[in-house]
Amino acid sequence: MRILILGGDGYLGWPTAMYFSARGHQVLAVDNYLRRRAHQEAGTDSLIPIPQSLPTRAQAWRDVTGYTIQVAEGDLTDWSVVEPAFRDFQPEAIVHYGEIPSAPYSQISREHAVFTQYNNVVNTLNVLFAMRDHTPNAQLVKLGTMGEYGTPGIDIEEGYIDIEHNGRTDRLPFPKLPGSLYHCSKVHDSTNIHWACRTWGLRATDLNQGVVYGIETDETKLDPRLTTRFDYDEVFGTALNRFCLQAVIGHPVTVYGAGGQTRGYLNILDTLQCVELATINPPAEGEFRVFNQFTEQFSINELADLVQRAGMEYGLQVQVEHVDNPRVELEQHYYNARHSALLDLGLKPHYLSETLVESMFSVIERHKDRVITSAIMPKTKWRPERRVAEPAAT
Ligand code: NAD
Ligand code: USQ
Repeated sequence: MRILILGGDGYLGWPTAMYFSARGHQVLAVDNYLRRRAHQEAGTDSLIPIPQSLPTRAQAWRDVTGYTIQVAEGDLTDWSVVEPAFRDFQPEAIVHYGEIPSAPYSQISREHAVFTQYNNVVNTLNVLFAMRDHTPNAQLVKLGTMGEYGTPGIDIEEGYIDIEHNGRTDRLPFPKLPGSLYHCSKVHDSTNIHWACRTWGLRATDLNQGVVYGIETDETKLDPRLTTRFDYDEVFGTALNRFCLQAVIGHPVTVYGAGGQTRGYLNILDTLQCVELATINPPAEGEFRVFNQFTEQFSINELADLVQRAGMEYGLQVQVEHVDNPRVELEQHYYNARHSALLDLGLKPHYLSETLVESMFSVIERHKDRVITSAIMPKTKWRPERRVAEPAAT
């Protein structure tokens, strides 16, 4: 199959490009290094060093395995980049990771919020128009997020809910309560993709993915040059990845607020499996499928406890600290999200265990000299500090 990987230089995109290439697919990876530039601007970096560009990574892949990954460097908001990728490569599947993935990034300032929504929404609109004009029978596999649903007080369904209202029933998109302006951008994408399926007959799967953890895949382990990025800073690092790094360097584990925040989580190995399962089982013409892509639910306190226990086994003294929550989110809430569609397609989950956490410790330990500790504590706040009122003039 010809598979276009958008955001192919990223944490998930690069391992996905290698995964499909190793299975005999023809892969074109596109990226504009936005993620690398965001780190440069903030003075942060991936814990694990990665080769300097997509062509260098593709060359290393060819040297190690003999397989080819085609690459294109360019901005997906630019139609003159997107159109030729569809017109000339003629993808049968488009795996779309190419967006800003960070909730804190979108909350730094007005400029960051506008840029996040512009970048994410325009990239996806360009993809939809390119599909309509050049590959109308191809399928889109779009990375969305569980955070589109937020934390409602009812069970979360996979994309749609049967509603009875004033004596009539319909199956409608599940209500959305996104918790950041980044998560809002994913909701806007979902609306636009759904519209394009209904109106132009495109085929798409929205993978509402939970928080991903892990460092290694079968392909990244083949050679140090094939590694993927690993971030732990307050803007791009995600919960369990950050906690593992904090444990290794002796930094208290940063539980935000009460720590009852519950989310769906999955191993990076299962991201690859899920994306493959969606791709080899395409939707029908005009169908907009939604799969909830995670394997287990955990509260932040449960993750902190697990890291503490695994640390003890490994010989690390892990302290857990409840820091003021920089976000606006429920810290104790009901959470029960359905996630059976990918299991029905054959997903074999890699569940979280102390052993897995310990294997992450050992990879992190090899690179711990590169940690920028000033990037760990949260600085980005969802709500501006309240100004103290000036005393009234007498
Ligand atoms: P990432 O930042 O490492 O990967 C995204 C890639 O897209 C980056 O390499 C970036 O440079 C590229 N990109 C962004 N805008 C672009 C543009 N305009 N033109 C070209 N390239 C562009 O992030 P990730 O963690 O690999 O996430 C990939 C996708 O999965 C994102 O859409 C994210 O929202 C989603 N997701 C991630 C997680 C997670 O825990 N990592 C969980 C759920 C959903
Ligand atoms: N949290 C902590 N301590 C930390 C970091 C995070 O307690 O040091 C808490 C947050 O407050 C939040 C939860 O952990 O309640 C998850 O935060 P996160 O930073 O791990 O994940 P999030 O911001 O939700 O974003 C990540 C990815 C994003 C993806 C999303 C899936 O960056 O691309 O869309 O996970 S989901 O969470 O299902 O929306």
